[in-house]
Amino acid sequence: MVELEQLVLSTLAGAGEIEDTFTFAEAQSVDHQALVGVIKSLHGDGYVEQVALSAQLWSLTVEGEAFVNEGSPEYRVYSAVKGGENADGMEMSSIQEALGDIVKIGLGPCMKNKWLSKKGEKIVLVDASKMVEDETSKMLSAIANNTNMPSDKDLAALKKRKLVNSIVRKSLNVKKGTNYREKRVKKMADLTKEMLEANNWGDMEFKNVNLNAMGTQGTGGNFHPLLKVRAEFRRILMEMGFEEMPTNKWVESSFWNFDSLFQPQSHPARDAHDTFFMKGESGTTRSLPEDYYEKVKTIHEGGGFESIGYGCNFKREETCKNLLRTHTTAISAQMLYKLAQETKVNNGVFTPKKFFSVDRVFRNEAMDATHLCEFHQVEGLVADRNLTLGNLIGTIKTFFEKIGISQVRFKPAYNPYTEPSMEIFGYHPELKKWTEIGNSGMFRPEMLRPMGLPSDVRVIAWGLSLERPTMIKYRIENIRDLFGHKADIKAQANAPIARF
Ligand code: FB9
Repeated sequence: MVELEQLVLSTLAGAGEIEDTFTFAEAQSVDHQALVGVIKSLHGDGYVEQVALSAQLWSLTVEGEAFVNEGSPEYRVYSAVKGGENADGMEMSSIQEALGDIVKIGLGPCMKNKWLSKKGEKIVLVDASKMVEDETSKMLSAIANNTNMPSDKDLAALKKRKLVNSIVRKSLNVKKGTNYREKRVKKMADLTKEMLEANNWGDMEFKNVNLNAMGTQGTGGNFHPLLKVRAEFRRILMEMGFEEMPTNKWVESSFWNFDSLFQPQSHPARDAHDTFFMKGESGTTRSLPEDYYEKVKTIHEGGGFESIGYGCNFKREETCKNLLRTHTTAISAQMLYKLAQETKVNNGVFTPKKFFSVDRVFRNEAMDATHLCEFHQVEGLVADRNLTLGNLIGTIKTFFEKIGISQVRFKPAYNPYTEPSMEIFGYHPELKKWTEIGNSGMFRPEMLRPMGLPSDVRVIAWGLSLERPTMIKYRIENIRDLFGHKADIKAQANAPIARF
């Protein structure tokens, strides 16, 4: 490329211009496209001025070449008749026998040129004394040799007979530019440390900096659909006056995950088949509030607050087992215990609270297209004096209304830590079907009273998952396309921010 660059600059130094880069490239045996590329680069730095040239060139088709080599069909038919034995013309069959299909192509132009005519069954010369030339073949030869080009009218006729093709050849006329020099000085892109140290930047040229150029469009990232739905649920719950619980602790003790909720130590859900237990101790276990522990132990073993308890042998080693929390209700329990403590500190003055959480929970259960061993639980609770099931139903209806489910039904259910409990069903307006959308209940006195909450304080709570509404919202069939190492987030990148 540098050689080509120098060839151009030297040529301009001598001849002063390159009239036509196409002919110049042919004369110098260089590639015309490469030459044009070098000239555009030189033009960019003002070394040359360039004017675009375009020339219409003609070339023969295969048939056109045959006309040159064998004569045009019309001239060959004319010659056959002129050379025939009988002065009074030639039978068509004889011409056909001599020239074959050529006759079909050539006889018409012979008639049109008034070289031949029909006389009865014969083809005869119109004027035996006339000297007829093969003008078509001559024109084609002139085009092939690029000499004595035919008129535009003749060229159009030859093109119509598909004997020639025309091409437009683009090239450049090149002259010296305002910044012309016989040697190209490469413009530097950046002023470097090395140039400053060598102090040789003074005699260098630098590329112009385009201060108006826009920066490259950052690709940025994409919000995960679960995060978009979590943000929407957060907005809705905070709009309803709920405050978020601190759930950034996935390892819990069985005490907070089960015992404080009055879930019996013999409950099947506490088996390793349903729960991920951890080896070794964790901070939670070491910091159990002993006085509260004793109250929990008592309510399990002998009951209290009008409950008969479980009559079990409550084991500390069981309560100290650590696990991956199976529900965020473990945190709800801690928040309610803290609320009870604050009430005591405030001389029995109770402050009603509305809490929510959205975070991961883990269950050692069979996986399928819509269930993994972990999911994000959404939980809301309201703690206030004399709350009723009606308050719970109304709160649930308000929440689901805001996420587009206005038809809600409730079905009695069982949870170890709530009584009454209800499964929640909703009618999805687009899917046009009823589907389970969550669970709910009123925390049992056996859970609330050992914490020390006032006897008239009730806590209503409900829960759902984040994955199910997200999969429905984004029309995702398999949970692995949403969550986990196989999820292709780009596939949902342009999906709208979740607005229910
Ligand atoms: O989320 C669930 N379904 C759902 C929720 C919202 C939704 O929104 C529509 C698009 C607009 C659609 C569907 N479910 C609960 C029901 C089912 O998906 C169920 O198969 C899966 N459940 C999870 C647990 O599965 C082992 C969803 C999860 C769930 C269930 C119960 C609770 C939390 C999550 C709870 C609770 C609770 C109860 C009482 C007190 C405190 C918390």
